[in-house]
Amino acid sequence: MPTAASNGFQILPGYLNRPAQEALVEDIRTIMKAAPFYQPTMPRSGKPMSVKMTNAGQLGWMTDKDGGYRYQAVHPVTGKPWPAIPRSIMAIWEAVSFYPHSPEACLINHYHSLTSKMGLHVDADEDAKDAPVVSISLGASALFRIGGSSRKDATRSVRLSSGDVVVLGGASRHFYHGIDRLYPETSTLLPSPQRLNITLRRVSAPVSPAS
Ligand code: MD3
Ligand code: FE
Repeated sequence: MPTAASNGFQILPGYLNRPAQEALVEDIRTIMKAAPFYQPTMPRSGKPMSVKMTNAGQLGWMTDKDGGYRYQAVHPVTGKPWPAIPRSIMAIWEAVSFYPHSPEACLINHYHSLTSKMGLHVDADEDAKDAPVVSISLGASALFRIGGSSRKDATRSVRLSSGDVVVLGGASRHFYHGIDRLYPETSTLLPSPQRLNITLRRVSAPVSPAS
């Protein structure tokens, strides 16, 4: 039984069994039809990220050269609202987040090749500072790195595998983290070395006791 560390970082290895993982891949395929993966680019430099992204939910996280990091209600290419977060994904939030409000953003990162990675960063674009982030890994295993609240803090590395769920609550919510590499031939869920990561987030500070 995994227990919550004092910093609120909790990993649930193998939380989703194979049929549940397959069902999530189907849900993502449905999302992709309405909201195709697009190529995010860095603020100002316009340098493309090595992962592609899409979203579900009232708000989607995005980045491009001119607008920078932000949440917005519509897809940057189609201009249409993001599709709703599937019930299956909502149910995972309800089961693991211990947070009394719904997530508004469901960001889907697609690591499509062995060179896909994500540099150390802090997720800081959300107003709901007390809400956890829930992450779901599908497909190839990846080397995840998490440090502390300062970029200089020591980091530790954890291998995330298909079906693992991570809950980032408490202090860990504001820790530096990233993905250093993928491990090919570690899962048959997706064509190797592809990996999908779903993150669920509350963006706006809740006003009422529920929703
Ligand atoms: C620790 N995604 O989308 S998931 C991201 O695997 C992101 O695609 C990575 O970092 C991925 O922002 C890591 C695990 C994760 C997600 C959010 C966090 C770890 C986190 C927020 C705060 C601290
Ligand atoms: Fe992040």
